[in-house]
Amino acid sequence: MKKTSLLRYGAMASALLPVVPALAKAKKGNPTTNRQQPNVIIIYADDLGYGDLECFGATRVQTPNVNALARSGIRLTNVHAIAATSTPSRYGLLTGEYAFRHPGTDIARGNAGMIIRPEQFTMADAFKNAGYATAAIGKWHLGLGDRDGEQDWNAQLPMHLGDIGFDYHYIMAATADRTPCVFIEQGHVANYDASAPIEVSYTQNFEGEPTGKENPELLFNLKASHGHNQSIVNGIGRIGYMKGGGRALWKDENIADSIAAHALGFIREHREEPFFMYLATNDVHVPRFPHDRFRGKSPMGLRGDAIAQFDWTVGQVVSELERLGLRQNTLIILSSDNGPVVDDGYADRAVELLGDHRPAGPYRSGKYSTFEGGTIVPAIVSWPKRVKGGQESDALISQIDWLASLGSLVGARMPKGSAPDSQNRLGTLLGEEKEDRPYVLEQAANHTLSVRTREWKYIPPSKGPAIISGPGIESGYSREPQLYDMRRPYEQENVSLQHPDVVFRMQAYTEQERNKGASYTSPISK
Ligand code: NG6
Ligand code: CA
Repeated sequence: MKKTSLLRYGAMASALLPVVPALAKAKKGNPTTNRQQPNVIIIYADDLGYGDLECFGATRVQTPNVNALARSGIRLTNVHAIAATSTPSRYGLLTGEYAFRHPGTDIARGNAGMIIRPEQFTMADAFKNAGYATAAIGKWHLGLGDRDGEQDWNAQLPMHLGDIGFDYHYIMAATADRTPCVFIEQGHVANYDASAPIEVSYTQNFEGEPTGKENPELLFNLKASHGHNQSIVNGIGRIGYMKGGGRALWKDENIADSIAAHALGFIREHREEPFFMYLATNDVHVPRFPHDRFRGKSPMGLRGDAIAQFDWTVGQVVSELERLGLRQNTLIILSSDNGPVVDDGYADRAVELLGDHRPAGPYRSGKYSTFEGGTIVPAIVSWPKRVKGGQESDALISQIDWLASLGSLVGARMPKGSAPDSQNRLGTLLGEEKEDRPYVLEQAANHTLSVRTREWKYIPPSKGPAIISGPGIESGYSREPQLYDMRRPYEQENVSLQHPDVVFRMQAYTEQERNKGASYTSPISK
């Protein structure tokens, strides 16, 4: 790990010569100037839909802390995640490169090797180069270690987030429904229990270990509705097999507490210097198993209670910043990695208890889908020192632009070829401009690349079932080209035949992006 880090920063230093003196100065301290740089926190929810927050129209769940955050800043109503599932979405967010350019960015297994490689420039690098302390806390889902399936979970991982710009990490390798069910801190299993060595496999079970499939009687906390029938941890069936872990194994009901505690710890530790924190909550991904304190907070059962728990996490962060006198100059961006899903594989009664709650708000479908519900997400920007409260903006924005925008905010120098798809749209992000991105790209689970402008949504033809079995979600996949007039949010009437000119223009956008891919060499393919 050391070696990689040294090489990495060695290489980076030469690519970034003009910035090095400034960085050195910042490190040695010029606390006054330096401290004026805002702290930046991205609170990134998992599978939280456009309609899941009270301040975005939800009535069957209370989200007072998120509502207050929205009141203190801007509610952004036209923000798009890069993809309709987690790994490609997060890949794009953290590298500023569309996932479709980079093989191996589909939903990652818990034993995937690092998908973002040390040679790549990341959002964390941008902050680090500007003198920030950087951290990733919570859900990762972008691989760990240098090679797929070859991690030794009992030792220091040879490659981890320290190699891609994060000074500190406390993360779940993938998702709560995937093994290994342990937190990783600084490249090592947190709270490691030497008496219970960890083994992980995505191909076969370990002898004598129970599985959800063979031992359903052991699923005392949650049963599966589909999938999730491999190893059992904490009475919940998972995807993937694992053995061992002992006291390092998480208890699902404590995950939000652990994540919040580490986030607050990082804030406290870095109160004297600018910091960047990528705080990726486990909520509201499955298995939804919030702490007892949140049980019954919503009539929607575990999914609603997980939203309440997410809201609590937001409240914890905001009050800690206030307590430390850091709130005014901290930019908080809250959003989600993809659209919502109700039944994502556990019998948590989410469908049954949904009532008239519309997780994707007025938009059609949800997670995985080509329809808007797959990628349009709630978003809030709050920075009391610079951004006036009580605003709303419906400017079209993609999360792909956050890297270049935040990089420009903190004066990071972006090495040539880095973040190739990220545009500096800081003004729009901060509500100072209302300029739309000309178009945004949205990647569905089957890799369909839809194009969205303010007025239109184009979904190219693709193969696949009309309904994604399991979640029962409308995929939007069709062998016909689809064009929707987005002045009516619910994509209902395909008007592609009436507007061939628009279809042509939208196709040209994707074509242009794909061609750009052909001439651009991703650092990884060197
Ligand atoms: C699916 C899982 C789903 C969820 C998703 C990834 C099954 C049946 N479904 O394969 O539960 O884990 O992957 O979600 O296993 S994401 O938000 O992390 O992309
Ligand atoms: Ca997700």
